[in-house]
Amino acid sequence: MYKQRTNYHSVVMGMGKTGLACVKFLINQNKSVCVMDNRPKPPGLTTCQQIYPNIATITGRFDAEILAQATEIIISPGISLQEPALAQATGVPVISEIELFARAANAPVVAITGSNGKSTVTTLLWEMAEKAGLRVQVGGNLGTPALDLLCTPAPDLYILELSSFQLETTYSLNPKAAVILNISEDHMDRYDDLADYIVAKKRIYQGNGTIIINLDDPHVVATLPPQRHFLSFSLHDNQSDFRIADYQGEPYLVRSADNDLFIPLLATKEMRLQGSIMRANALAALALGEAVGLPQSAMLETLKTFKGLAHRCAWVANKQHIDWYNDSKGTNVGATIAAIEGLEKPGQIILIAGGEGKGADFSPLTDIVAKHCRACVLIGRDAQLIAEHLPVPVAFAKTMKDAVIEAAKLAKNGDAVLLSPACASFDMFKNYEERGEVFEGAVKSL
Ligand code: UMA
Ligand code: ADP
Repeated sequence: MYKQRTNYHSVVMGMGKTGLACVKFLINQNKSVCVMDNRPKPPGLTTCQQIYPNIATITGRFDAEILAQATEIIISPGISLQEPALAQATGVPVISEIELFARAANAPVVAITGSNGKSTVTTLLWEMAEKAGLRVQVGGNLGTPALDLLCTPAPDLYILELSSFQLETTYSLNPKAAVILNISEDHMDRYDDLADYIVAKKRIYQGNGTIIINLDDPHVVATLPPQRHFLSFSLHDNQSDFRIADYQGEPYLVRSADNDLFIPLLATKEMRLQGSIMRANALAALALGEAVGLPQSAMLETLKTFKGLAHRCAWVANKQHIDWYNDSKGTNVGATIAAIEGLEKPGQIILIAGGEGKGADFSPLTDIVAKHCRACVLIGRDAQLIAEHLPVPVAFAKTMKDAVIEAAKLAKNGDAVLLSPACASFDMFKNYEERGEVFEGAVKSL
């Protein structure tokens, strides 16, 4: 009887963007490749079969026998290392797409992780580097798989946004500069607890590059390995390298110097994006930029024009004296807390939240909602779970449109309505972008 081949050099798990990038890279390296996905119709299947009609593909399941016989397994970030099909593959190295990238990278790398702010800081640093005239390649969790960034001639710099999922199975990365922007609970459906999640995040410090430390976040401070070169940033701590200080009677972004002196860099009022979140992100980007030698002038010019990204605390409209904000990318409790505080409107916020809670503990919302929110409107699968922690009037809505109508009824003159779900969107929407777009559409048609 014909028996299907089961021994491949590289077995790629997952046929999304990552899987596809891995297949292309490995085939170019003349490796024998099998790609598998436990979804019956994974997103990358058609493209994969069009480009490589003869490639071994398995869908609807992971094949434990093939995995056990592989020389190496490349696992997509969406798949847990606890996947049962991996149990028999003991002894087979399981690596990430980022590991393949790290082994092949031909230019310095900046690596950015954190529970929140990754995409914003990655994009900000990208604009700074381009303003400085560098040839940069930017991607990772931001959207373009790292392997798709590899190019010859080598760029001046790679900038990677990395998730904890990608870091879990990355071993050879040696970033010239690396940062964990902040740490708060996220993806608790994939990790045992916060400590387990931090172990994954800390893997970004591999190698001997400069580490950027956020002195305002005790979880981050605790991750700093001994005897490593680091630069620090903080909104409050006078000892940090990049911070905020009063200069000529107004707040400035500054660079600390010897003897408690500092160099004023930019008045915060000159930044196009205001608020404490953006100041923290600007300080982080300035520190990263210094670590890789970006000229300060280009970085400061960029801060004057940087518009930020859609769906991150973006102002949508003012309707009958009520401001509406779209923070659909607020997909965990930490991001929602930052967004609520950032609006600086104690008692005058109507929060629209809810969705797929990813196993999160919503209790940290209690105090912040008590202080800042007039009422909340909840949507999605975990609405009831969140409601238990909200000490203000709560309304429930079945659709985003109804949530917007409900919020409009609850809001008073001068209030702000904030969509910041603290949850993933997949129970109701394709992704956070669609959720934000539906929200903005509903607001505009009010
Ligand atoms: N999945 C399966 N079976 C599989 C493979 C995946 O069920 O065999 C599911 C996973 O549960 C996941 C989804 O399918 O929900 C997609 O997973 P994937 O690993 O195939 O995703 P890719 O298309 O390769 O995209 C990944 C990142 N996705 C995830 O980490 C879930 C993208 O980050 C990233 O932009 C892309 O690689 C390029 O690097 C997205 C993301 O949501 C934006 N990231 C999380 C976040 O930011 O919170 C970590
Ligand atoms: P990520 O890529 O880590 O998800 P984004 O830049 O896309 O981060 O922003 C996601 C959410 O986090 C948004 O709701 C945004 O308002 C919030 N956010 C951005 N920067 C920070 C920060 N430094 N601290 C806390 N929250 C932040």
